[in-house]
Amino acid sequence: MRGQNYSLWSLLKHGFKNHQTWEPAWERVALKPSYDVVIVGGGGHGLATAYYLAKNHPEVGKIAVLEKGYLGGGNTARNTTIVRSNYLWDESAAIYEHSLKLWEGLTEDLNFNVMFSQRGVFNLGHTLQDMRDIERRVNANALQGIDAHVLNAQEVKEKIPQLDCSRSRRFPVLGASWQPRAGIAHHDAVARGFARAASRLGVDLIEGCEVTGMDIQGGKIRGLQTNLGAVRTDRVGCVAAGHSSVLATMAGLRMPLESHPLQAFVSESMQRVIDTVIMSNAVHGYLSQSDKGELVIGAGIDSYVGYGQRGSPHVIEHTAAAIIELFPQFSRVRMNRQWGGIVDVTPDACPIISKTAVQGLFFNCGWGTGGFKATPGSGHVFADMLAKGEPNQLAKAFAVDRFLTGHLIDEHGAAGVAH
Ligand code: FAD
Ligand code: PYC
Repeated sequence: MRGQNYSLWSLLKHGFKNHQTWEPAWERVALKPSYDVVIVGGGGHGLATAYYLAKNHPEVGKIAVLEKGYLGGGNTARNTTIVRSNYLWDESAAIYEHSLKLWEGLTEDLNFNVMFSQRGVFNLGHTLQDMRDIERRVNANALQGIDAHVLNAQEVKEKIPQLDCSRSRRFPVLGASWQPRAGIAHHDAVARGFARAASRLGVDLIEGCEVTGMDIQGGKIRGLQTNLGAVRTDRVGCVAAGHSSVLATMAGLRMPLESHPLQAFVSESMQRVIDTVIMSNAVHGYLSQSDKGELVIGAGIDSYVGYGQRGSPHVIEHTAAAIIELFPQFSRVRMNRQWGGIVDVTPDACPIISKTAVQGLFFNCGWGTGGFKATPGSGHVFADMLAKGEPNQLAKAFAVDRFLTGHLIDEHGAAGVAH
C-alpha cells in the first residue's frame, strides 16, 4: 500500500509495542446532535455511500453513518463475495457492470487492498433449457458490452479439470456461461477500506448506534431516534439490508420485501484445487476456494422468513449433496464452519433504490442474495441520489413504484441462487 511502511522491522517494532503506535483505521467519534445527511447501516453499501458522498458531493455537508453493531458485521461479513455482472436485463446489467468497473479500480481508489481477484465465474448448464437460458443471457451480455461466453462441456472440462463432466451423472454438465472478469474480493477489506476512506474525508462513523424511530413532520424527515440519543437531520439514506422493512415500518411505509436466512459454510483448508468460481442453479450449489485454501460453499435461501442469523440443517445437507454431485472427490473433505445472514428479497429479485413518500427519506435495499458485488456501484449511485434528491440514469429503473406500475425487472434466472 502506498504511503505505509510494511517492512519486517516496522511490523516487529509495532507488534512488540502492542499496536499502541498504530494509527486507527478510522476515527472513533461521539454522535453529534445534528447532521446534514445520515446513513443508516454501516455495511459495505452504507460505507460506500458515505465515501462517494463525501468524495463526489462535498457540498452536502456533515455526514454520519449509524451502525447498530460493528462496521461491516452484517451480511457484508457473512457473504461468499462473488462479484460478477452477467445479468439478463439492460437495467440490472448496467448497474452491476458499473459496479464491476468500480471494483476494477477500487484498491487503488481507496489505497487499501480489497483483494479483488478476477478469477472468472462459471454458471453451469445441465439441461437443454439451462443451455438455452445461458445462450440468451450471454447474447444479452454481448449486446450490453459485458464479457460473457458460452462454453460446451469439453471446454468447461478443460478449464475446470476437477469437475465431473461425465454424461452418466444425474445432472450431466452440458456447458456453461463464463465471465472471465468476474471473481471474488475480501469482504472485511472492502468494509474497512471504505470505512477508512470515508473517515479520512470527515464522515462520522458511529458503531453501536441503533436507529429506533424516525421523526417525521408534515411529510418530511426531521430526525432519528437512536439508543445513543436523538439526531436532527433532513436527509436520511437507509441501507440496512435484512432490516430494511423494520426501518420502513418506523416511517409508516411498507416495502415489498421479505427477510430470509441465507447460509454458507467453509471446509478445512487444503491445497489449491479450484482457481475460479463455479455456480449451478440446477444441482443448486456454488463454490470457490479462499486464499486460505477453504472451499467456500453456499446455495439458496431458507424458505421461511425471519431475523435469526442462522438457517436449517436440511439446506446444508442439500447444498453439500449438490457440491458432491459436481465434485465427488470433495465427499471426504471436512466442513469447518457454517453461518447465516439475513437477506432482503424483492418479488423481482432486483434492488430498490428509491425516494419515498416521506420527503428526505431514501431507501437502498432489496439486493437479496446478490448485493456484495454491487457494493461500490450501489454506494456510488445512492450517494448521487442523496446529494441531488433524484435518481441518476443507472438508479432510475429501481424506484419502488415499479411494483405499482408493473415495470418489473425479473432477474430470478441470473440471481445465481434460488429465492
Ligand atoms: P449489511 O452488510 O447487512 O449492512 C446493513 C447494516 O445495517 C448491518 O450492519 C446492520 O447491523 C445495520 N442495521 C440494521 N438495522 C439497523 C438500525 N436500526 N440502526 C442502525 N444500523 C442498522 N452477494 C453477492 O453479490 N455475492 C455473493 O457471493 C453473496 N453471497 C452471500 C452469501 C450469504 C450467506 C449471504 C447472507 C449473503 C450473500 N450475498 C452475496 C448478499 C450480500 O451479502 C448482501 O446483499 C450485501 O452484503 C448487502 O450489503 P449491505 O451493506 O446492504 O448489508
Ligand atoms: O449473486 O452471485 C451471486 C451470489 C452467489 C452466491 C450468493 N449470491
